[in-house]
Amino acid sequence: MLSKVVIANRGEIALRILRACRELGIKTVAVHSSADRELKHVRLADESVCIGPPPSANSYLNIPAVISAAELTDAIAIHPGYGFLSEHADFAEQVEKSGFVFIGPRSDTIRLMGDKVSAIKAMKEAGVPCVPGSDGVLDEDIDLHLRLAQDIGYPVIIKASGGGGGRGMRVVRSEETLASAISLTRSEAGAAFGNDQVYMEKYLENPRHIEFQVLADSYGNAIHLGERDCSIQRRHQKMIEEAPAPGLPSGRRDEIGERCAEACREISYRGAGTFEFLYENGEFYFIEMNTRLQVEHPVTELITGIDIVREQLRIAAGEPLSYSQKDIRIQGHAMECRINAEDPDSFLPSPGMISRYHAPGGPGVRVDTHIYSGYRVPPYYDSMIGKLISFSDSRKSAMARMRMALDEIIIDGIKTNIPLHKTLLNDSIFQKGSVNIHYLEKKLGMC
Ligand code: MV4
Repeated sequence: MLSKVVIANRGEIALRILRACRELGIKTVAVHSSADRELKHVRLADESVCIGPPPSANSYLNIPAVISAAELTDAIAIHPGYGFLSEHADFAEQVEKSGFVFIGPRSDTIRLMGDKVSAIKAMKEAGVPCVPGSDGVLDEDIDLHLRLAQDIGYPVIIKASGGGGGRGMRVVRSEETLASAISLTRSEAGAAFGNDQVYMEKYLENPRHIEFQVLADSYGNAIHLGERDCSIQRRHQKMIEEAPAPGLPSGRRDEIGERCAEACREISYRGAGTFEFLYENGEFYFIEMNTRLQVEHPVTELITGIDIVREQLRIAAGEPLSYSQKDIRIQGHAMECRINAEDPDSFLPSPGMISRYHAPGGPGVRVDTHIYSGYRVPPYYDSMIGKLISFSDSRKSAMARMRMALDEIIIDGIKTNIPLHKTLLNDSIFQKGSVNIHYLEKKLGMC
């Protein structure tokens, strides 16, 4: 096993990674900004290194500082968590060139998936179903684009190849607006990502967001752990995730999951990964692949019984996967509510001191959080302060447990989105499992 790991992240995920390391007997190094000395995982880590001032650009995103901390502490590997440097191909490359193990895929895999056009090309070739669209990047020939959009059928969507996660895209509903949409998306993408390549897809009006979790080792073994439905989101920020996806026939899961696992084998994928799909009228359409551990990984852990972070560490240590596909059984239902330090009405961040915190509990309740009574939520970072996760034998029961946990939890001193979660858990459309990616924003627009 790896003897010592640098945790290059903060908050709940840093604590989650620390716990997985502890269980495996791996020593931990917390790297943190000067605003984060009081983080729970910093206190618990075997060693800690302050890598810079509060702004992420000068600390959690400072590549030489993170690598220096690994050198200083004689660490073997670096776990990037999610966000920050987790999908930064140059960081992964520098980590490995400096003689450390990057806990994630090879840097060229991260680069391949970071470029959406090359990701789609690779996945299409590997047999993953994709959205009908341009075969690669759009050139400068508007007549060709008009014909292509005509063939695909309006509406279409223009996306930046360097974008992803909702950045750099534009819906086009008629041929009159196509040319300007392409040139606008192109120039915005050039400015934002330093890459002005764009592509075209059929725009799906009311899809669900369903993603498949995969694990792959360095020996050509790859498995899928089923899917998560992440349709409840606002401005591309997920709010509730669940697994399995309500109403998805298990035959479809096996079929799409196996396509994802096979794609991993084709590209020699390594580590944990997520295939993002849009799901509409019973069909799956691949849009992007995430090459990191995701916020919502716990719902998959609960329905499969697999510790995804432990598997990441094992894979990085050069061990084979602990499971083959026939060992994987999807059992029960899990749901996750992301708890944010924000005003539930305005969605403005609400940093400050948590004067009182009481955790919920009971059967099928998991809380992934770094907060404690007296913890001060700093204003510099993402507002997510924890995740409430429920599990039971049925979706109905998992929702009942989530409702109880939301009623039980006490977080005083700051505003949180817990009231909004309570409203959603009582929403009859959500209860029926028939929401799409636009549901939450439409509901918020009404009330
Ligand atoms: C789409 C789409 C409809 N049709 N692509 C937004 C985030 C990025 N990952 C891809 N996104 C979308 N791509 C086609 N061809 C609608 C979205 C989209 C979306 C996707 C997933 C979750 C939330 C979303 C919210 C708005 C739009």
